[in-house]
Amino acid sequence: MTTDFDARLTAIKSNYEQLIDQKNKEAEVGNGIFSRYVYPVLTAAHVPYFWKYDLNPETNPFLMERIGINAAFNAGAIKFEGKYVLAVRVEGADRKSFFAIAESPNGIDQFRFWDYPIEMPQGANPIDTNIYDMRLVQHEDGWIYGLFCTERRDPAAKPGDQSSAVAQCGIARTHDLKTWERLPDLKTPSPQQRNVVLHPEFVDGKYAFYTRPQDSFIEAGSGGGIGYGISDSMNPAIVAEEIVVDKKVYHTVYEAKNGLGPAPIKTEKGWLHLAHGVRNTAAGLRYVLYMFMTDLQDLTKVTHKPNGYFIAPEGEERIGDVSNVVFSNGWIADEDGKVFIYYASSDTRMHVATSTIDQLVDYVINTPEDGFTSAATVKSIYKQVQQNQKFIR
Ligand code: M1P
Repeated sequence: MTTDFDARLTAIKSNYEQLIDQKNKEAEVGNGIFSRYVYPVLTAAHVPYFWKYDLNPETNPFLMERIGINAAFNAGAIKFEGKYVLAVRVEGADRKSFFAIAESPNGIDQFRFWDYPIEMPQGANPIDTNIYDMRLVQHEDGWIYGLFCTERRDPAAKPGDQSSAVAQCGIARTHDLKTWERLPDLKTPSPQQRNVVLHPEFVDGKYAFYTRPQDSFIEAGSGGGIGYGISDSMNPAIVAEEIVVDKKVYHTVYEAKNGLGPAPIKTEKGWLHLAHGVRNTAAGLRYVLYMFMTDLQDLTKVTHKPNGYFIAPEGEERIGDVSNVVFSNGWIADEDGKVFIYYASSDTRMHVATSTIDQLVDYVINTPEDGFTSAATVKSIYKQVQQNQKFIR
């Protein structure tokens, strides 16, 4: 006889497999720069049912969820053993984030989590309360590094203040994405760090980092901007000086704060960068993605920067736990020039957008720069319409 337990378990398993097997499809008519896809690539529902349910009818006769999962977002990305692999920020119902690997054969659908999440070792520092937003980098020294935010309660928090935290850059390395060696946290002159990224190549034999100096947990304050600094080693990694490469700018999409996304991609024309920019609105903070290019020799020199955003939240992307947010810390460039851009929406789910190196380089080099005034925007539209006269009628 089929019991309620059996029937529920069959339904849970079949819904899960259907979700994982769901084919994705390109959304119609993109903007020529990248293509969006109809379905998110990962959501909380993609997390294996056997993480959530005790499947033993004797200890869980009602087949209740014992461990709730709230969201799957802000994933690092890497091509690993021929698979498209994401190091996903999974957030439990208990508000704690951790990392779990999900892989896909094609980069756009069928992402399946490995059986266990990553057991990240603690470092010598105070234990992590929360860890999130891993950037995965295959460095030319042979290691795969994971740089992430480690958050701990601010020791200076006043009694009753249960929110203030100190964010720093945690570092771990691996060869197989399963066993991780924890290294000391990155040391920088900044009191808080988030959005730290390792450059994939040595620079004059040293390790290069992109940082995000900031004064407090939420506000970039007098700091901010995407910083750059070098360290003699990874163990320990110490950046003595941060040079701001891409700063916050008045009345732009990165006026309140910004931060680098994934590690840059090397092209013949320069290093392609994807970053997030934040501005304040009456509805709260709005996070968008933008791009820029730096010089192949001088990593601190921005050579091209299109105006405004590259990807902004659209449709269902606009709504979630932290609405009006897109955030990216992972992309994969294939040998054939195709680029898979993994971005999260509203701190809730993961999406993919695809493009090519050629398209992204064209976008970065040929999109008008920000003129910083309404008049400059109108001027660039005028110029384009005038040049288009012979094509429009
Ligand atoms: O909630 C939006 C994002 O906020 C933070 O980004 P930043 O440090 O630039 O403000 C991060 O906590 C990120 O995880 C989150 O998506």
